[in-house]
Amino acid sequence: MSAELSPIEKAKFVAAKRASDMVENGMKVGLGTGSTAAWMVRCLGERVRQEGLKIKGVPTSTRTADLAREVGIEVIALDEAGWLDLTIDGADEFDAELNLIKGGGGAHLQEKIVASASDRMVVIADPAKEVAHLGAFPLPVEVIPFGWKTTRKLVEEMLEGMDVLGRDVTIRMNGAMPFVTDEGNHILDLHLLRIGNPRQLALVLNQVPGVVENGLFIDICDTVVIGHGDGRVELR
Ligand code: ABF
Repeated sequence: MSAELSPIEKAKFVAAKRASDMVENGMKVGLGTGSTAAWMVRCLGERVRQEGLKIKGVPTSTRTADLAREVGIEVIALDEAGWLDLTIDGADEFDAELNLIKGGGGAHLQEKIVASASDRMVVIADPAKEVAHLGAFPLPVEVIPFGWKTTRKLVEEMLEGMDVLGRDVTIRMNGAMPFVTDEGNHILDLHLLRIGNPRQLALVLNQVPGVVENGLFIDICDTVVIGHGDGRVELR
């Protein structure tokens, strides 16, 4: 499966493969979204087909649900699963405390709900995702469509009092229209450059009316599996 991959795809693949080997028979598994998570779903599908691994997968997006079914993983809804043994997902950034920025793919709302309903969350990443301080990657914030421009203004005002370096807030677009998430919402991208206190920011952002969920994952991730282009894998 890993033949002829570019170094970056190889890095994603080996991280995904290592994490998918943590899945055991009978587990209920949260299935993340993004290109790294897609490798993990394919690896799990291979184990289902080749080893007869029996798992139930809870996808975090329609994209992942489609892929999981395609590769032969039984898909169930989170409310049917109740609680999950393990969630494996990608990230846009992680720091030394294993705090994350997620949502570059627009799925962080479902991803946060699924990861929070799991005994363990394992993040799979390439080395470029590791940062000393979160914030170079724009922080996604899901907002309801009603009054989103007002919500943006409220978020901008709130940022005045926060320990961040940048304060630009943009609406994510899909062509000429605002991007629409699986939940029918929009996404504001916060260009903060450096987040001094991610824990505080995560709490305060969710107090703004119109905000559904932000992409900061604090104290949710248990392990990061970092894949390298030469095939090495590190665990944090
Ligand atoms: C999801 O996919 C997101 O939360 C994150 O934004 C993104 C990472 O994608 P990739 O693995 O393609 O870099 O996990």
